[in-house]
Amino acid sequence: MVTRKSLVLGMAGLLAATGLSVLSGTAEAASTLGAAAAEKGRYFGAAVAANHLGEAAYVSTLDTEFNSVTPENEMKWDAVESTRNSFNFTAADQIVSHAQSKGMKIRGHTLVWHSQLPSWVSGLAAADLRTAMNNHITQVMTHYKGKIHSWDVVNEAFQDGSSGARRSSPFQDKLGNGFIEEAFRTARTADPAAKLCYNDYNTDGVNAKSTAVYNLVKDFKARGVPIDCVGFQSHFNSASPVPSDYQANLQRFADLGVDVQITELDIEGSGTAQATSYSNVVKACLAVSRCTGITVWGVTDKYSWRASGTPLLFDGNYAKKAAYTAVLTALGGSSSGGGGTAACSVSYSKQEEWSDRFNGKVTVTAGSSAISTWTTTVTVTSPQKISATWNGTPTWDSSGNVMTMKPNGNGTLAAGASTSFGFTVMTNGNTAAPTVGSCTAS
Ligand code: G2I
Repeated sequence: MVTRKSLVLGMAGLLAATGLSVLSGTAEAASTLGAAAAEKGRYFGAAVAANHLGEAAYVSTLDTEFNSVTPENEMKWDAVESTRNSFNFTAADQIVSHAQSKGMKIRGHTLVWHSQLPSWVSGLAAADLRTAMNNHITQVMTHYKGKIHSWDVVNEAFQDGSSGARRSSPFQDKLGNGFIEEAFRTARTADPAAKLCYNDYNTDGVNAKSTAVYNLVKDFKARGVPIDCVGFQSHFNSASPVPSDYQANLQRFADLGVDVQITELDIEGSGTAQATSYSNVVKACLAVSRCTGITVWGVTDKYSWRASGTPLLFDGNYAKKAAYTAVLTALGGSSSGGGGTAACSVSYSKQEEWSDRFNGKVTVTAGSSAISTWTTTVTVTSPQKISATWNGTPTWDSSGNVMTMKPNGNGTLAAGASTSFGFTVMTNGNTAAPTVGSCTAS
């Protein structure tokens, strides 16, 4: 069944893809971060860790709310090339294929960075280091060619504080200032369609460090060195709050002729104060036409690199925080069901298990309004096969791995009420948990 909402969202996505914006007043308010951002011609992403992709609540929150992902660690040098010229893309590929299966954009993070750098790299002499750097960029970008919308080509190359100087690193110390230019030129050749970004932190307001980056970008634009975007990590807390000149700083970079992206947003705190800061960041991005998207640095507080600071939009139980509502509202969306948007959520649990198969159960719960029907998906990993189902009406995609489940007969659920369906997975040697997609209701 095609609901009015899905038509509206589909249109917003199409218009966003063509760079047009949606006329206000024609659509009901979007009810997720990704959909609301898409209506503003932006993406809304999250940093994702491959080792959480087996957790149903993590995946369903990701799939429901976000339309872009950044691998949090899986594309870093130590993850993909821990031994020289021996590349391992397994974990990063998991994130990329999940994102692609959901139509999400993917940010590549990161190619040249002093941190999470294997010791074999830092031990090389200059000429060899140059070869290794260019080879790393070329191999990684070629593996993902055509799949990444923006790459953080060089990350955190400037010092904190008032010097505006370059940070000491194997690249800086052995190759000199020219390493950044060389990395960007190599990157352009490897995947000409990807946007090439410089990414850093403590560059969110106008200060000595951001001005040093500004001068680098200005010089690159003047000399025709390829650069398309600047990433502002935006890790904030009470010691480093959202600067009052945040928007002005984004705008001065945009005025150089590059896109700007908020790449690693998180704000420690809670309640109204945290919500207000998040809202201010979103408003600043929307006010800068070349601010093309926002990525928060994680899905849930419990897996944040700063978990004790509870800096994200969903708490440890995946409940939406005040900060979530503030972001959705700032994006022009509404979770109040404006226009009668019905909502439901899903959770997965494993049931009986045998040597060759296991049973799974998905519980569908209506949100704060009654719903008249629901649909969700269950994806198993080949060579697994679903051999039986109960309490639902399944349809299948061509691979046979993705089951779309709808109610048997009457799908009505009162506000907050639940129903469940079950299925048997033949493991064929793979005991991975299935992925349950988001729930849609009407
Ligand atoms: O530090 C926050 C971010 C600053 N900007 C660049 C980002 O790439 C960086 O992300 C963080 C990840 O969120 C952490 O998850 O980068 C850290 C490393 O610099 C990541 O932490 C590392 C731990 O240090 C390792 O011990 C651990 O094995 O995560 C690894 C994977 O869980």
